[in-house]
Amino acid sequence: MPILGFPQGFVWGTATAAYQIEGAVKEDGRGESIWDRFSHTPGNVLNGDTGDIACDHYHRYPEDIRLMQDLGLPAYRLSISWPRVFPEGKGNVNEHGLDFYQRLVEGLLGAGITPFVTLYHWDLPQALQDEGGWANRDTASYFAEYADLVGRRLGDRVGYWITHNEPAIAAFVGHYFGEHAPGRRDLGMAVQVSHNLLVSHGEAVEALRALERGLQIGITLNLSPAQPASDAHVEAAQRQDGFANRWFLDPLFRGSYPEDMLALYGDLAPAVQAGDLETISAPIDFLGVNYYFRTVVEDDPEGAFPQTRTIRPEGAEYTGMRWEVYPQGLYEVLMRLHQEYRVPRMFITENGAAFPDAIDADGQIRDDRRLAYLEAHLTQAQRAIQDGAPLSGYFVWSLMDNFEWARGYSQRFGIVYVDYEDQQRIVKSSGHWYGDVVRQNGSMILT
Ligand code: IFM
Repeated sequence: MPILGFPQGFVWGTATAAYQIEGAVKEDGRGESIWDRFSHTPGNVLNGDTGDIACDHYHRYPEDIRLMQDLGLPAYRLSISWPRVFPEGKGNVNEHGLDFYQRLVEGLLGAGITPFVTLYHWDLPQALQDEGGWANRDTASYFAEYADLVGRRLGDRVGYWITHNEPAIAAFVGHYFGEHAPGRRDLGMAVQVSHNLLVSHGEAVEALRALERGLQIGITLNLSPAQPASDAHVEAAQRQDGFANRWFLDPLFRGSYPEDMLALYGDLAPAVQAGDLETISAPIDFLGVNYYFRTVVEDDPEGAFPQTRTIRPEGAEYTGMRWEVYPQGLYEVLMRLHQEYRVPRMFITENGAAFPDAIDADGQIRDDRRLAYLEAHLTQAQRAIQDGAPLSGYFVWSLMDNFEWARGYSQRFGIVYVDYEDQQRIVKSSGHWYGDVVRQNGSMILT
C-alpha cells in the first residue's frame, strides 16, 4: 500500500513519558510518585518490575537526543514528572528537577527537535495521593499551579503543551479496574476522578493562557471506535462508546456530559460545580489522539461497567498486548473528530505496537510487523487528511522500549531497542524506516 505525501509542515516525531523512561527516581530531590508506590507493591506489576532505572534517560538524555537527531526525527513528545518539580505535589519547588527539563529542552532545541510537553502522564506525587489524589478536587488547583510554574520556566522555549495524557486510563484503569496506580476499584470514585481530571485540564489551560505567550495548548485522549459484535449488540457498543470516548469528548467540545451516560451512572454521576463545564470546554488549540485498536463488544449484563464484554474477532492480527491491528479505526476516529466534534486541529500523539523483538545474529532487529503496523496506520492518517481531517502531525509510540506500566518491561513498543542489562540502544528496522518516511515527508512508495 503506498503512503502518499503529507502536507508541508506536517510534524513528525516520537513520544515517551517520564516514568516510563527516566529512572533516577530518588535523584536530585525527586519526590515519590504513585507509580513508585504502586510498582513497589508486590503483585501490581508483571515480574515485580519498577521504573527505578527504566531506560536511565535521566542520565542518558544526550545520547537519546543524538539518536533522534541521527534518525532525523524533527519533533519529540516528552512528559514532565510532577514530583521532580514539586516533590510534595505543591509548595516547595525542586529547582534540580526543573533544571533537568531545562537541559533536556535546550538539548532538543540545539538538535533542531521541537518539544511537545505533556504535563501529566500518570505520575501523581504520592504526597497528593495521601490527601485523596485525583478524587480530591483540590488536586485540580495544585495541577494548575504546577502548570503555571512549568509554563513560566519553559514556555519561552516550548510552544506545544498537552495538559493530560489519556485521562480515561488515569481515571478508570487507576480507580475502577485497579490495574494502574493508585490501584483503586471504586466506580463512583473513578467517575469523580474523571471529572476532576477534566476540571484540572481546564484550569491548566487557563493558567497557561494567562502567561500570554501564544502557547499551543491541547489534551491527549485515547480513542477507540466501539463496534457491536453483531446487530444484537448495538446498544452495548453505544454504552462502550459513551464510556470510553464520548464521556471525554462531549464535555471538552460540547460543554456537557452525554445524557445517556449520566443516566447510566445514576447516583455515581460526578459532583459538578457551577462553571465546571465552561472551564472544561474552554477552547483548545489541538486535540492529541492516541490510537491503538478498535473495541468490538457484546452485551454482558454480568460484566463490569458499562456491562460489555470485549470480543476478539477471529482471523485478525494481534500485537503483543493482544490488541487487534485495525488501521482503519484510525481513519474512523479522525473523521469522527472532524465531522462530529469539529475539532480544529489534531495531532496523533501516540500510535504504535508492541511485538516481541529478536536480535539477529548480525545484531539487527528486523521488526517487520511493527513497520507494517506503522505503515498501515500512516496510510489511514493520510486518507483522513485527504478527506478533510485537520491532522497536523504524527508521533510514534515509542521512541524506545520502556516500562509498559502493569506489563513492566515485557512489552516493547520502541522503534529503538533497549537492552535493560547494559542500557545499549539499537535502532530497529522500523526506526530506520521511519527516518526515511520523515525525510521524504511520507511521499515514499512502500511495498
Ligand atoms: O505506554 C502507553 C502510554 O504510556 C500511554 N498510551 C498507551 C501506551 C501503550 O500502552
